[in-house]
Amino acid sequence: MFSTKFALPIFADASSGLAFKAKRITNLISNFDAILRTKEFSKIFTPKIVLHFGRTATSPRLEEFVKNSKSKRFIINRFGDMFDSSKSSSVIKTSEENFLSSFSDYEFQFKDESLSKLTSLKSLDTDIDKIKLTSFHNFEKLNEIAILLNILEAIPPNSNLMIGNSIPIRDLDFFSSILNKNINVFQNRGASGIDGITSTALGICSQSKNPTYLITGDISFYYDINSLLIAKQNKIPLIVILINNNGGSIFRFLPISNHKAVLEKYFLTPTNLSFKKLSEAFEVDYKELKTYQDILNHIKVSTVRKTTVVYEIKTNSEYSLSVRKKYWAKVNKFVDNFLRNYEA
Ligand SMILES: Cc1ncc(C[n+]2csc(CCOP(=O)(O)OP(=O)(O)O)c2C)c(N)n1
Ligand SMILES: [Mg+2]
Repeated sequence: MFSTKFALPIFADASSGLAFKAKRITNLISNFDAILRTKEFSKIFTPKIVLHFGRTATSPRLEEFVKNSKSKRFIINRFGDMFDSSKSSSVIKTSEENFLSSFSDYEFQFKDESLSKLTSLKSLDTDIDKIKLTSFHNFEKLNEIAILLNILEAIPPNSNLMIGNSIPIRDLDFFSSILNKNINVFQNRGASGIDGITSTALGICSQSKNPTYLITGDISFYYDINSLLIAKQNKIPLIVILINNNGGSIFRFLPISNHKAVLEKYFLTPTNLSFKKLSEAFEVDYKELKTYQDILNHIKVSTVRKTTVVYEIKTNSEYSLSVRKKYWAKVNKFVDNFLRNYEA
C-alpha cells in the first residue's frame, strides 16, 4: 500500500469513510484534529509535501496546518478541482487510483526520520484514543459526543451513514476513532448547507439494500421536514437519529457566542417544536431515546425496519460543549507533554 511503502501518515477526514473500512488502513491517524490544536506540533512535524485527495477538509485546523507548513501541496482528483481557497496548490487531474499506482518503488525511498516520526504519530494517536475512552463514557447525563460514539458502536456492519452538517459532521471528524465495520459515510458538503439532508438520506436508503442511518440536527431536520412525506409515500426504511439541542448550536462554538444579546434570537433560533407530533403528522414512527442503553438497544435492532423511524435524542448543548472543552484541554496537555519530551 502506498502509505506503508513511503511511510506516510494519512490524516483522513471522517467523511472520507477511510476510518470505517472493513480492513484497517495502516497509517491512518484519526485524532489529527486534536493533535493539531497544539500549535507546537507543526514545529516538529512539518510536512514537505502534502498529497490531498478529495474535497476541502472538514477540519479548519488541518487546512491551517497545511497552509502554515508552506509545504508543496498536490490536489489530486479526476475533475481537476482546486480544493484550496488560497489557490497555491498544484492540481493533478487524474483518478486517485491512477495517481497512486503511477509510483514505482524506486522513485523515492523514505528516510529513517520519516519512519520514526510516523511511529511516534501513531503511538500519539493510540494514546489519544485512550483519553477519549475515559473522557466521554461513564456519564449518566447524555452528552453529544458519547451519543455519537454509542451510535457508531451500535450501527451494524455494512450500513450507510448519512451525516448532517453543523455539529454532527464536526463531531464525527473530531471524535470518531478507527472502526473496521465497513460503514459507508455520506455527506452533503459543498457549501455546508443544512438543506436537503433528510432527502439525501432517503435517496441513499431507497437505492441500497443495506440499512441506512441519518444523524442530523434539529434545525436541519425541521428545514427538510417535508421530505417525510416522500418517506411515508415510498415506505423508505430510513433510521433518522435526530440530535435535538433546540437550535443551531454550532453557533455556540463561534465568536458570535460572545454576543449574548443576538445569539439566541438570530443564531441559535430555537424552535421548541414537537418532533413527535410532526412525525405523527407524516405517519412516521417516532421514539425518544433517553439513555445510552436506549441508544444501543434501538439502533442495533433497527435494521429490520420496513418504514422510516425518527429516534429523537434531546441534548443540552451547553453541557455537551463543556464536555468537549474538558477533553480538548486534557488532550492539549498530553500533546504538549509529548512534544516536550520528543526526541527526533
Ligand atoms: C441552507 C442553509 N441555511 C443556513 C445555513 C447556516 N447554518 C449553518 S449551521 C446552522 C444551524 C444548524 O442547526 P442544527 O441542524 O440544529 O445543528 P446543530 O448546530 O445544533 O448541530 C445554520 C442555520 C446553512 N448552512 N445552510
Ligand atoms: Mg441543533
